[in-house]
Amino acid sequence: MLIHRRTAVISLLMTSLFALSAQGVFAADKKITLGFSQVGAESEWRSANTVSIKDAAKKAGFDLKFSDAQQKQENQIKAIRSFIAQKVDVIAFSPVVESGWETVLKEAKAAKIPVVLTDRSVDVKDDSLYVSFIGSDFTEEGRKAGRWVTDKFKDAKGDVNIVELQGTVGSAPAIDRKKGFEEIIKSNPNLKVIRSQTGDFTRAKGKEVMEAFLKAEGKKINVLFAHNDDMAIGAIQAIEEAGLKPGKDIIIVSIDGVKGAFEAMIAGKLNVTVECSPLLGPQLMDVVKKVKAGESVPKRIVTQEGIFPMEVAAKEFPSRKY
Ligand code: GYE
Repeated sequence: MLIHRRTAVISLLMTSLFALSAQGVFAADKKITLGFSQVGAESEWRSANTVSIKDAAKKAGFDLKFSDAQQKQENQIKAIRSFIAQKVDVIAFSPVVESGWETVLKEAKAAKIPVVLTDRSVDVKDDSLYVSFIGSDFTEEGRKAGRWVTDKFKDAKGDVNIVELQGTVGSAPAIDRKKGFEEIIKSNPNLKVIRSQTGDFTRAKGKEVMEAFLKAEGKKINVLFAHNDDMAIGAIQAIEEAGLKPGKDIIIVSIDGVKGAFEAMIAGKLNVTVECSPLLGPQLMDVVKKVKAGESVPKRIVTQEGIFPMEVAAKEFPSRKY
């Protein structure tokens, strides 16, 4: 009887121990689920950013639900709603444009799912709608481009005619890069932006719009400021097809610092690129882990970056990571 009872107690103990350890194993095994809504695949920068996010998520052991919005806000909103329905642990996204996010972000908040912004920011009144924003200072990038142009033409006697290829309409980098550039060049009244239009951050559009600029202004154009390297690369083609020399007849400054830009600089066709790092994956996973663990995270994490003129391109090229 005693033996029986002892056996029963032991077996009960063992069962509960087993249950406990099973729970423990389950807890350790439960991966963090991260829903990520990407802008699209519009540029070399974006492709490098996607690789960085996928690699870092894999390394962190996360279950990544990745969705490509093809540069459409409505697709991003749909993706975020589906992440909420799937009850992911954290949502991260790079908002294609700045405005129009209040409703869906409130839905995420109501579902108690924290949201991390990467790369681009949103324009919302209530900043408790996201926990952190990791990305570059786009206004400063515009200023860097502006400073380079201002310095290059500091001794110019007459007008310096600038054409501008803007990024996606309503996007944070297009708004801020334009603002930062203008803020600096206004110190020299000789520097004039004579045309400014969007090329949607793509090579094809950059080429198309540059063709239109050339048709309208021809040899009057002295400088091209492109909000990203891809549009500058497209424009280089248009300039060559018009019988002009990019980098000489038209001075070109762009932003991102992707490999394609370094190649163009080595070939003497692009004068300078302002760096904007797409390698945000590791920082994002770090923030996600902390948020999930209930730790506090900085509201703003700014990426550090430089500027590369064509003279240093060949030396820098081998160490470029994107
Ligand atoms: O400059 C451009 C991309 O948001 C910083 O988006 C990013 C921009 C980048 O398409 O190439």
